[in-house]
Amino acid sequence: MPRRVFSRRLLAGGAAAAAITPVAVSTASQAAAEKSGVTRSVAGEGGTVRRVKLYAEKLADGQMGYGLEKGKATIPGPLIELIEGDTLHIEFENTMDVAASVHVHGLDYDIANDGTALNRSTVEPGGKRTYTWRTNTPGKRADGTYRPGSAGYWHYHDHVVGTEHGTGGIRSGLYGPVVVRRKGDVLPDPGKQFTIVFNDLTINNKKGTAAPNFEATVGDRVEIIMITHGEHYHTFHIHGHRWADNRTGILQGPDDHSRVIDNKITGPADAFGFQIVAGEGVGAGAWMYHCHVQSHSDMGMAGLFLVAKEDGTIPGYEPHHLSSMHSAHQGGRPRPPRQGQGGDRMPPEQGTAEAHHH
Ligand SMILES: [Cu+2]
Repeated sequence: MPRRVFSRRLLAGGAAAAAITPVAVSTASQAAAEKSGVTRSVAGEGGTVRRVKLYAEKLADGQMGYGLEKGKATIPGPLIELIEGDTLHIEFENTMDVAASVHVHGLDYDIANDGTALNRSTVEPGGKRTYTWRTNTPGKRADGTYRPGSAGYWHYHDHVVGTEHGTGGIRSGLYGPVVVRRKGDVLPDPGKQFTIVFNDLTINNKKGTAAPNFEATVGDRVEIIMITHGEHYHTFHIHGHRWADNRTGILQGPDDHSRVIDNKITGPADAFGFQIVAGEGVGAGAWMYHCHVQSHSDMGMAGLFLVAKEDGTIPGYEPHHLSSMHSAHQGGRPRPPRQGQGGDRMPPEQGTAEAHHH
């Protein structure tokens, strides 16, 4: 019997969540492996009902964020991951002094869960509301046409702060990533999912020298979730790495039709994502990522994808030198990405998968 590999990664859910489906190299993935040769952990079966608490909070600096616990709000908000067929109940509490909401893109929700003032699905100061999101697998409708599944890189955001479109909330930081996978999707390495949000001329609401950096080691399977908000169009570019421009960024075979790109135009409320293997074919280094609209990058829409060698060193990386560009790094080893800069996600120690025998 093959050794079962149980990931400690947590799909959406808190400590009190329903049993978390272990994401494992299961029978399904072995079948997939026979077909494709993939030997990594893959997404398990969907259909789980999950429950999570989410808070909207004012941050110390006057910005706003979503968090899984009181006092732990981040920008971007926590990463929510689901598998097609899952249902998510979000017990939302608005701790702020203005009405707030949670509105999601790409998933299934009825009008009462729209999160807009138009249909009174927002939450008054101090109030609570449960938002329910559903997801579906692809399939054929009764009329023979094909219905897409929910899988993709999506996002959620406030839709009421400032204006009835949530313009003030989004500007202040009330947004976050959602990933919906298909059963069998290849999973990134734990802790190697990074959310990058171009919001006006900021990255994750950080301006210029404070733009976030992300860390990996050569060979890590990294997932980037890229979202755009605000007033501008941007192009997302990452150095030294390229991806297939499809749902996962992964080629399905030698004849895959996807364009392979390292630069993508993105406008307000767009979201996309992809997986890359850190340093593949190019090695360790301080690889830039940035908006490639030149005036935007000149104004500071740039950060670093810090890919270390196995021994932890990053050749050519001089934190002192780069500290002028990235003040977050003041000498010595670069510090790990801060909470809320994409490493933020449902806490991996909660809902730890136990041996789950079939
Ligand atoms: Cu730009």
